[in-house]
Amino acid sequence: TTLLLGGFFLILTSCRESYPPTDMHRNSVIPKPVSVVASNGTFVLDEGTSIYVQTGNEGLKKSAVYLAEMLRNATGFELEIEETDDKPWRGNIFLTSNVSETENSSKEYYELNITEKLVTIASTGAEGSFYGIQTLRQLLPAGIETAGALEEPLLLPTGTIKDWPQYEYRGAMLDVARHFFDVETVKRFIDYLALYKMNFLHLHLTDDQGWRIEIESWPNLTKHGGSTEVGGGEGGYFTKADYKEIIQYAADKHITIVPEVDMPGHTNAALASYPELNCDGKATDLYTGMKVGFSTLCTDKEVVYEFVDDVVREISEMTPGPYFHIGGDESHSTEQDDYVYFINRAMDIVKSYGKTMIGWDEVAHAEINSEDVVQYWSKEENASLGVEKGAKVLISPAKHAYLDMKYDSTTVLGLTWAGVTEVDKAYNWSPEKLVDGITKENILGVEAPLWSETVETLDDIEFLIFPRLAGHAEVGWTASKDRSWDEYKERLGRHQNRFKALGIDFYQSPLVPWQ
Ligand code: TNX
Repeated sequence: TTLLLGGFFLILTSCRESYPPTDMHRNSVIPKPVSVVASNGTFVLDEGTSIYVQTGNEGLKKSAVYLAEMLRNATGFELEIEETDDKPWRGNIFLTSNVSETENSSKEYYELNITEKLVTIASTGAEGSFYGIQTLRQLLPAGIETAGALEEPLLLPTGTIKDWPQYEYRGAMLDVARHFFDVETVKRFIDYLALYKMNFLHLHLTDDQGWRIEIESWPNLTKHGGSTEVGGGEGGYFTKADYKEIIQYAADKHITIVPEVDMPGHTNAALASYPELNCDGKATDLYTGMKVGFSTLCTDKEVVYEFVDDVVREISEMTPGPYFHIGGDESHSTEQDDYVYFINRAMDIVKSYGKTMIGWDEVAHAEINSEDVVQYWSKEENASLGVEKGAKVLISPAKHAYLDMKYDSTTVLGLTWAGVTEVDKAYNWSPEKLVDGITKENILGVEAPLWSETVETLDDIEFLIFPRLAGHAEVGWTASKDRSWDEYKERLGRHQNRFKALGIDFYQSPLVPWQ
C-alpha cells in the first residue's frame, strides 16, 4: 500500500509540476487589492471541483450559487454545492467565515487563498465572499465572461490576497430622466458595477425632461411626465414592479439603490403633469431640450409638500437602502430663501420616512447636520460648508468623476462644461486630497455620475463608462498611497480582453497600453 500510495503521490506531484510557474500579479485585478502574495503554482479547476460552504451560512451559500452559475455559464459544467464543517478535500473551492485577519472587522473584508489543493475564500460577511469571487473571476481567463467560451480545466495562479475597501460607498449614478433606459439596460449597468466591487447605484429618476418612477397617488407624473425625453423620443418609466425588480437584482450583487427625486428645480416633468405645483396654477409644456435651471416647484404652496410627502413615502416604502436623494442642484429659478425653506421641509419629510438625506452640494445652505450627506460635484465652498455643519460628503467632482464628459475634443458623445476627461484624469486624483479641510473621516465615499443628455443606448453608456468606471472603482476601493497611474494603466491594458469578452465597445484611449 505504501508503495502504491507513494507512486500515486509522485504522479500527482509531477502532474502539478507540468504547469509553468504562474504570477498572480500578472492577472491585473481591478480595483487593486490591499495585499497580494504570489506563490507561483497552479490550481486546476475542472468538472470534479465542488463548491463547499460552511454549514448553515446562508450568505455564503448565495455567493456559492452565484459562483457556480458564473462557471456554468462559461464552461457548461455543473459544480455541486455542498455544506461542510471541515476543510474540504483537494480540488475544491471553500467559502468560509473563518478569517485569519483579526484587525479587520469590515463586512466587506475577504481573503482569497489559492493553493495547488484548494481555493479558499474567507470572509466574515456575504459581501466579502462576493468580492472574493469577483477577484477570483478576474484571475480566471477573460472567457469566463462569455457563455460557453471556456473549456476546462481552468487554471488559477496560486497565492494569497487580503483585501478590503477604503470607502464604504463606491457608487455610480445613471440618469434615466434625460433619456430613459429600461430594466434590462439598468441590469447590465449593475453587472458592470459588480465586476469592480462597487456597491451603490444612484438612479436619477426625475428631471425636466421626464418622470421615470410610478407614483400611485400622482399617476399623471408618469402618464404625462414620463411620455418624452431629450430629443422628443417616447421616454418611458419604471412601474413599481420594475423598480422592485431592479432593487432585488442589485441586492443580489450587494448593490444598494439610491433613488433621487430632484427638487425644487429640475422639475418640469412634474410641473407639466400637475398645474397645482406651479405658482401660477398652470401646467407647463413638456420639455425635450438640454437646458437646466429654468423650473421650480412653488415653494410656498402647501400642496407641494403634500406632493413631496407622497412621492418620498411611496418610493421609500419600496427602497430597502438607507438613502433618499432629494437633488437640490441648480435651482436657479428659486429664490435662495425659498430654496432653503424648501430643502429644510423636504429633508424633514425624508427623515420622517426613516431615510438619510443626500443632496447635491447646494443643500449645504439648508439646515443640514451630521445625519445628512452632501454630494460634492461643483463648489468646494458648499462641500466645506457641509463639513462645517457635520455632514458627510459624497465625492463626485465633475472634472474627474463625471462619466458624461468627453474623453477629448473628438469624442462624439458627451458634454464638455467641466472640461474633457481622459482616462488618466479620471483616475489620477484622491478623494481626501481634493478640498482643503475635507479628510477621509468626512468622506462617505465616491460616486461617478453618468448624465444622459447625449446618451441614448446601452452602447453609448458602455462607451462613456468604459474604461473610466474601472478607475473610479479603484479610487473608492484602494488607498491613495497604493495607487499610481503608471502602474494602473498596465493593469487596465490587460482588461481589454475582458471588455471584449463582455461585448463592451469601450473607448480605446491612446494613453493605455492595451494588450
Ligand atoms: C450638471 S451635476 C447637472 C445635471 C446635468 C449635468 C451634465 C448636477 C448636480 N447637475 O443636471 O445633467 O451637469 O453634465
